[in-house]
Amino acid sequence: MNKSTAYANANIALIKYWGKSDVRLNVPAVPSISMTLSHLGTTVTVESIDKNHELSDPSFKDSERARLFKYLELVREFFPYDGHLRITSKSSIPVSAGLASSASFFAALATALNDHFSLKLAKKELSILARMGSASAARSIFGGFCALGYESHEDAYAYELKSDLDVAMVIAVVDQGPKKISSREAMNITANTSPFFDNFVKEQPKDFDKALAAIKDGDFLALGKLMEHSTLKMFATMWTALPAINYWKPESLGLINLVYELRNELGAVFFTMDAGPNVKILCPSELLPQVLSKVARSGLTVDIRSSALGQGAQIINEHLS
Ligand code: 2P0
Repeated sequence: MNKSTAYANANIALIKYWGKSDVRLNVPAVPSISMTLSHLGTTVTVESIDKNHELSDPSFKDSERARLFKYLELVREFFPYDGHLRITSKSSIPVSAGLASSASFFAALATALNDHFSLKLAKKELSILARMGSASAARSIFGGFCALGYESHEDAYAYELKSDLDVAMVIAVVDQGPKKISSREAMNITANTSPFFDNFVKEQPKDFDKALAAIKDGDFLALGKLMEHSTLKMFATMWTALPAINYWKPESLGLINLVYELRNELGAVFFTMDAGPNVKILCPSELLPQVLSKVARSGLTVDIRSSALGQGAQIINEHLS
C-alpha cells in the first residue's frame, strides 16, 4: 500500500489561544500568534488499510487514541475516502507535557493526509484541516511567526507573518511527564466556569493587533511584554476556574524569577508557559548563549532545549515503518 509521510515542527504561542467558539470543528474563541520551533517536532506516516483505524505509537493514552480516530472520521465528512488508516508517528518532544506535541502531530498528519488522498489543498485549507485536529496545529503548517485568525465560523485559519525579528527560544523543562488534565479539558472547564474568561476573550483582539504590529515593525520589547501579559491573563482564567486548574510547579516560578533577573542584566528576555509546568524563554538570538548558561546553572530543570525560528510542515520521503 502507498504511504505518505510528513514532518511538522511544534510551535509556541506568543499570544495565547485558550477556549473554543465551536467544539465540534475546533474553532478558537480568540485569535493567537505563535513562533514555529526548529528541530522539535513530529513525523507522521499515513497508510490505507481495510478495516478499523490503527495507531502504532504506544505513547498515546487511550483518550488521545480515541480523539485521533474521531478526527479521522471528521476528515471523512469533508473529504470522503474509502477504508481506514494506519497512523504511525514519532516525536522528538515528550507527548502531552505542554510542549506542543499535538500541534506538530496534527500539522504533520493533515499534511500527510493531503498528500495521501491527493487533496491538493492550499496552505490555508491545510491549516483548517489541521485546526480541526488541534487548533494550535493550524499554526505549525507555517514557519516563522504565524497568526491564527478568529472568524467565528469553520473557516478560522492560520497564516504566516513577515518579520525581520531574529529570535530564539529556550525551553526549560521542569517535568517531562504527561499532564494530569489535557489542555482541551482544561480550556473547556475554564470557559465554562471562570468569571474572568469572558474578559480574556474580549481583551484578546487588542493584544493580537498590537503583537501583529510589533512583529511587523521588528519591535522585540513590545512583543515580549505582550507575550507575558497574554500568558498571565490565560493563567488567571485557569486559576479562577472551578475546579481551579494549576499546571505550575515551584520550579516554574523559580524560572520566571530567573527571567526577571536576566531581564535586569541583559534587557530583552521574556517568558511564556502553556498547559504544563515548563517555561519557555524568548530572547533575541544574540542573547541565547547567556540565557542558556544561566538556565543551565539554575538547577531548576531536568532538560533544556533551544530553538530558532523553524520551518513549516513538509512532506518527506522517509516513511516510518
Ligand atoms: C496555544 N495552548 O495557543 C495554547 C496556549 C496551550 C496554552 O493550544 O483542543 O492542544 O487540540 O485545540 O491546541 C494547547 O491546546 O488544544 C494550546 P485543542 P491544543 O498554543
